[in-house]
Order: sequence, then C-alpha cells, then structure tokens
Amino acid sequence: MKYDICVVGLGYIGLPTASVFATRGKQVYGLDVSEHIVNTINRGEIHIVEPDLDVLVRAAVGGGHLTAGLEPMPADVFIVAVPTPFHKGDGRPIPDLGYVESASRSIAPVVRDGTLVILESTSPIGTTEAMRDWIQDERSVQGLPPLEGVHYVHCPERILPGQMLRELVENDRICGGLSPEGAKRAHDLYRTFCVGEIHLTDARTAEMVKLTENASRDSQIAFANELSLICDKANIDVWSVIELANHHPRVTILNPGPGVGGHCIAVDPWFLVDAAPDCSPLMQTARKINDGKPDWVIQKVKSHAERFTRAKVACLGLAFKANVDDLRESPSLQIAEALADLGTVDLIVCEPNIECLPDTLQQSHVTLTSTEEAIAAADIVLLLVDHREFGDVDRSLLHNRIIIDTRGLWR
Ligand code: SAJ
Repeated sequence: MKYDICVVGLGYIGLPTASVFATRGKQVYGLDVSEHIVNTINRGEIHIVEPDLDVLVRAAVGGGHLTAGLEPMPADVFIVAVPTPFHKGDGRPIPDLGYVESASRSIAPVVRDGTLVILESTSPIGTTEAMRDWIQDERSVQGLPPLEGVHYVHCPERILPGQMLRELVENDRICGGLSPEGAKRAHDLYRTFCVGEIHLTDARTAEMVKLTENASRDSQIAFANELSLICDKANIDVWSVIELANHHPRVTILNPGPGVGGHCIAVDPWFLVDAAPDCSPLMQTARKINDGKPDWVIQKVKSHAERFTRAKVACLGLAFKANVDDLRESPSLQIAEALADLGTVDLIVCEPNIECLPDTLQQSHVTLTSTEEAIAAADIVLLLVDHREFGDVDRSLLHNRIIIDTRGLWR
C-alpha cells in the first residue's frame, strides 16, 4: 500500500501530527522503532499523556486512516519527528543528531523521485541539508539510484505540551525549504489542518527561527530567575516586583521558578551556542543561571532544615511544569532526588499526575502521598510545581510550617 504520509517517530510531536492528518482524511503510516509503541497505537491507544490525544488517536486508527509499523513504507510525504538531544560530556553540550541520521537512513530506500521530505524535529542549523545528504548516501551504500526532484523542508513544531492539539491547529507555522517549491508544497500540506498563517522561507532560516524562539524564552526566564535571587537577598517579594514592573507598557517579565526543564527550552540554546560559541555569551549565561536554580533551592531547604533534628520536607510536584505528568529533565525531580540523597531530612512527595515514584526516589524510601497528607506531616513545605491541585490547597493547612514557594503560587 502507498500512503499519503509516513510520519517517522510517534512521540510527543509525531503522534499528534499523524493523528490530525489521519482524521482529516489522509492515509497515514506511522513508523517507530519501538514495538510497544507500534502495538499500543494499532490498538487505538496512546503511550503518552496529552489532553484529548486518546480520543484523536482512537478516531484515526478506528477510521482506518492511521496504521503504525516498524518497517518503512513508501509515501508521497515523509515527516521526521524524532528526538534531537545533546551530549552532555565534560565541556559544553553538543547536539546529538543520531536519531535524525538513523531516521533518514531508514527511509532512504523507500523515498521516490519527487517526494516531499519534512523535518519537524527542532534541529541545529544545517540539519535539513544533512538529512538530504544522509538519504542520498544511504541509497548509494545500498546500490540504489540517486534521487531526483526530492524536496527537503524544515517545518519546526512549535506546540506547547498540555495544549498540543489546539496549538497544532491554531499556531502559525514556518516552512523552510531547500527549494522554494518544497516550501510551497509543505505549505499546501499543512493547510489540511492548520488555520494559522504559514510562512515560507529557506531551511536554514527556519532552523534558526525555531532555536531563536526557545533561546529567547530561556534568556527571559533566566532574567526572572536572577531577579528572584536579588529579591531574596534584599528581602523583597519578587512576584510583586514583576507584577508591578509588568504594568509598564514595554516590559513583560516571565516567572521565576526552581529551574528550567523539559526537552526544548533547556536544550535548544545549546544548538545555537554550538554554532557560534564566541558570539553567544548571553545565551550561555542564561543556561547557567537556569541550570543553577535547583541548587539554590536545595541550599534554601538545607538552611531551613538546620533548625530541626531531622526535618520532614514535603515536596509538592515533580513534573517539569504545571499540569503535565512529564518528569523528563525536570528541575523539581532533580531537587527531590538531591534532598533524598542528603540523608539528613525525611522526604514526602506529592505529584498528583503520577501513580508511582521514579526508581531513584523509591530506592531512597521516599513516599508518595496526597497533598493534604504531605503538608500535614511536614515541617517544611517546598512547592516546586504550580499544579492546579496545589493552588486549591486550603491555606490554613500551611500555618506553622516553613513555606518555600518556588513558583509564587501561594503569595
Ligand atoms: N518556566 C519558568 N518560568 C516561566 C515559563 C516557564 O520557569 O515563566 C519553566 C517551566 O516551568 C518549564 C520550562 O520553563 O520547566 C519550559 O516550559 P515552557 O512552558 O516555557 O516550554 P515547553 O518546554 O513546554 O515548550 C516550549 C515552547 N516554546 C516556547 O514557548 C518558545 C513550545 O512552544 C515549543 O513547541 C516547545 O518548547 C518545543 O517543543 O520546542
């Protein structure tokens, strides 16, 4: 069977994208390396948490428009949506394009002349060209003829976890082609469901734009985090300062927190830094400020804990941000693990979006409880994530406890 679209990588971006196309009548094949993910999707179920995604996937698979598999299949369009992490190493983090390379090589034998190949993964500058080269190289390795008239385009995803399905449809998009015709064809494809504006450009500009968006947010959060340290020293409420400063017509300051997590904001600035290390001191400093915030929170807890023989610390929230279950690259989890490792405090954790604690915390005999139980048992209440449930907490429960509110939720 020849499909309209083959989506490579059925994760947080690939699965919603494949499902939206499928529910708009496209015949979609989802390619993934995980048998578990493929089987789950073919049953019409999902392996990630995102509001309403279950309903969409069930409709896409049930309607016969979405099939998942482990083997690449021919299609008119390929959309690559695989992770682009970085290597941490000893020095500066450097981009790891291993997943994009293996996805490109895996589809190389089934790409046909005239096909449209789209890279959606957030990528360092030049990755769309590298994708083209990997596909051509793999074909030559396999003794297949070189491809003619294939169009390569970078269309970065820009959707926010927690509201992906709405943003997928409503956000503006950028289509950056290695050829203008490719960008135009990508534009026509996304028009299937996208009601936002679709802007055409070249691939390198599109790569740079996406990285710029996330690096800009990281720098703005770093500014807020730096303010929170200054205000703490000066004994001033940072949230009042920000709220009042934001009344100025040309000032919009973001919110401080316990650090910056997730797979995007804390990663993407490094792709820009890697492209020009000598030209990016601001972005590098922003990364250091945000990466340093968890340690600052840990020191705060430790200094308060000194007055107890063995303080009971309630950590509220482990996710990387509000109202999601995603613990990946979460500063809150990092803080909870470090506090558990201290061995000098008793840790109680509450995370309403998960059923059981990650192994690292289970090994340290940390308990997962309800919000009320955690607060009732605590000497120190450490609020790490501004989950809806924590905002609803009866404030009288907090009396006579030391409160460290890293998000300003209870001010
Ligand atoms: N955070 C703060 N203070 C703030 C805002 C966020 O501390 O004022 C923290 C959050 O708690 C979290 C981290 O920053 O730990 C990132 O959260 P986020 O909501 O800013 O962003 P992500 O990582 O969920 O999604 C971002 C989005 N990018 C931008 O808003 C520029 C999204 O649109 C992208 O599609 C996504 O990255 C991506 O995949 O690149």
